[in-house]
Amino acid sequence: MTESNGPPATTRRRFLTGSLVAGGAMVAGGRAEAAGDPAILEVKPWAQILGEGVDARPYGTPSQFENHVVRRNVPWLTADPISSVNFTPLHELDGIITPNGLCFERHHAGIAEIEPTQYRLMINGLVEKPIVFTLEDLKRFPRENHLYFLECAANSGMEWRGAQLNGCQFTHGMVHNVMYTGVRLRHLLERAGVRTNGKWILAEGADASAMTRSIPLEKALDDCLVAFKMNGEALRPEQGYPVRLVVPGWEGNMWVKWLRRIEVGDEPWHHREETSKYTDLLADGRARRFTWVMDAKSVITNPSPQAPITHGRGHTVITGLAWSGRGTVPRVDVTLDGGKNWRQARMDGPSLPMSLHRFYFEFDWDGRPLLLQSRAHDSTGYVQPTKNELRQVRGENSIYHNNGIQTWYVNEKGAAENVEVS
Ligand SMILES: Nc1nc2c(c(=O)[nH]1)N[C@H]1C(S)=C(S)[C@@H](COP(=O)(O)O)O[C@H]1N2
Ligand SMILES: [Mo]
Repeated sequence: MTESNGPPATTRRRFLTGSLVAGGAMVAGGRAEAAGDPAILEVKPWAQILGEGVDARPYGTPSQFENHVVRRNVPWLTADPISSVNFTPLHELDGIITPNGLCFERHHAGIAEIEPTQYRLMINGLVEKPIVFTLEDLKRFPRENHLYFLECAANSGMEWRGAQLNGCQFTHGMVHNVMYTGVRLRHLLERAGVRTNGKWILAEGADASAMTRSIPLEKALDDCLVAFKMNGEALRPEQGYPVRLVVPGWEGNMWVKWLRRIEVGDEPWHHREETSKYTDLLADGRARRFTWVMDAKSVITNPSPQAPITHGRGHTVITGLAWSGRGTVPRVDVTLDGGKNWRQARMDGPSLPMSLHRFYFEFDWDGRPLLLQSRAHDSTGYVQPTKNELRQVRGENSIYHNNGIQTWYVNEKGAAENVEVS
């Protein structure tokens, strides 16, 4: 930029001096205060008394100042909490791990509280030798650790016909990313001995909903895990304690919690969760079935409706999450103007298949309104579509598998709102 395009030098100097006197100038994210800031100069109460000892918190909890960081539900979606959902506070998190106490929950018949010594997993059906495992038996198979996202197929489902819920917690929070420890389902099936006509498995939960899903044997023998640890500790009751099925990259409904039975069969069972639910009604009245894989998706988590820009114009950091059920997400693009101009975001942290990826985009905000969007490119070359592109192919009747691009409108004050651009 030439000097003539900028403000005259005298004006610029006057502006800088003026802000310093007012005490509000920001230099590269830090405060350049001439006058004293009590928050740095005063000796605070916490420096004048002794704190709690190591016996105060045998199982740690977050700081009292973080108690707004919780799973939340949408009251009108929760007719009855026993068969309902709450949402991960994505806008309060960073990195790619979802803390155990913040993983969204989806239950069809409430949380089963299973006494671990009474836990059993049965494998039956088209096998040489039906077999029953205790929890201890499972832990004698070779263990593996994998970081995987679980996304409910209904994530963003309320957004099919237009922008609705105001916050990425509610539009995108039916996803979590956890390091699982478990054993390959393949080892257990091999122990039982799958007959040659065995082509499918049925996974069944021990809760009162007896959640049941058909899974092709090929997937079951590939990367499915029977998991008993999440982020290093025992599964939480709400995530299926003591054992859940992990079906990497595939819709959350198949990740049966409180797993109690695996039946081997020669065809799918056509249970409720794969017929009346978890199918996608198209414009012509036919329904897509067995749409297992979660397509590439991304969302800007900050700023977003629950996390406005509060620092005013100047240097700001945009961040968000991206994932794909088909592999990694090597690239995410960000636009500030509703899709006219795209810039590549900076990916940070481990890039693991079928796991969340973190991206950042740093820029100088001039205080003008923004139309923020992110767009994921996965390792297969697939590019996340716009919501209109999805509707052109799938019509307006769908709930599940909405991976369309999300737009946040940010006004001059930094407040953000869920909108759509046409
Ligand atoms: N046994 C059982 N497994 C279940 C469910 C259930 O209600 N019962 N809900 C399913 C659905 S629809 C989803 S999206 C995921 C949610 O997993 P989470 O509660 O750990 O987030 O679990 C799946 N497994
Ligand atoms: Mo789900």
